[in-house]
Amino acid sequence: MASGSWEEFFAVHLPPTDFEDNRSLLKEFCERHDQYGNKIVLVTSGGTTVPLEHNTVRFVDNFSAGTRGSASAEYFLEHGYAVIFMHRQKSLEPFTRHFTGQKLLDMLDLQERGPNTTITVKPDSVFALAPVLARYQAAHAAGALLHVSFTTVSEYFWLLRAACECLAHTGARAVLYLAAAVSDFYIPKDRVPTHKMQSASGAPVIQLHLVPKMLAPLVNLWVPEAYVVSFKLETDENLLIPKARAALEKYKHKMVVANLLQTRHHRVILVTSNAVQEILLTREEVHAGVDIESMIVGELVRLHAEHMSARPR
Ligand code: PAZ
Repeated sequence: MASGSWEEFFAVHLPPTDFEDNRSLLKEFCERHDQYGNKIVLVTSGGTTVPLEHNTVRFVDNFSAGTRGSASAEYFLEHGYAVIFMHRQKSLEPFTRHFTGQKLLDMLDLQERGPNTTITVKPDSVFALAPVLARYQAAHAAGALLHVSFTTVSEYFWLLRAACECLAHTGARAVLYLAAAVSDFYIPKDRVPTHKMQSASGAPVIQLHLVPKMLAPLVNLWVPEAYVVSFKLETDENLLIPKARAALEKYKHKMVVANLLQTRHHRVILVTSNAVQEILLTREEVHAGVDIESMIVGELVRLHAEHMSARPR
């Protein structure tokens, strides 16, 4: 089934309830950094959901944990970018991603002394916590990191367009780094039941529709001067480069980062209109905890500098 237009999508799907608050935050953030001529990157991260009911008990999900986006956000901050981190609620976030599960509590010591109870960081944990905490505090002191979150695919699109509207003024200094795993399919609003589906009604037949391709208006209308990077995930190696090339050809943006589900944390391929560059971590680098995102972002920052110098403002 053909997808409807992006205009139709926004006409039919209402903005999320916290939309105006997020739009104000985005506007204030972009205006403040624009004033100083800062580079701003929008990093999208994590997977979107497709609710099966308006009062949602069940939904179709997308696998992404937010590893790529949250790590990349940290490296963009290191390179002096202001970062809008647009992420799936409860997925990994910059800095806290290093201490998931029990890790943070395991680093602490409790001395219970009534009103004088203290909590300290265990001496052997200081060296792991201190550098992350220092970078976290520096980013916040500089007002360089803004978090906005989504859950459903519709919330994602509303936030994406709002962020683009704010970034349009940033021109060539803006980077869009679209690492979120966004559903290609959804159920139009008028086909979603209000209440929890009942098994007594028999096995449900659910027809998913194609979501409109937002990359087209994003590149051509919303942020025409920005350096736009999309991501392409496949599970079949044979499709990876042809599909990345086809996306570049179709949308005419700057780069596709192609990766396979099975190897995405140690291998990516950066595809641009005139180059195909593989980034592959060695076994030693993987063991040493090197993030492949440090290399992706490093290369992108270099290409973004070229892009900006070709469009002085
Ligand atoms: O979030 P994560 O680190 O588990 O996965 C990252 C990724 C595979 C979602 C990202 O690199 C990516 O390819 N995003 C686009 C997915 C897509 O083609 O829809």
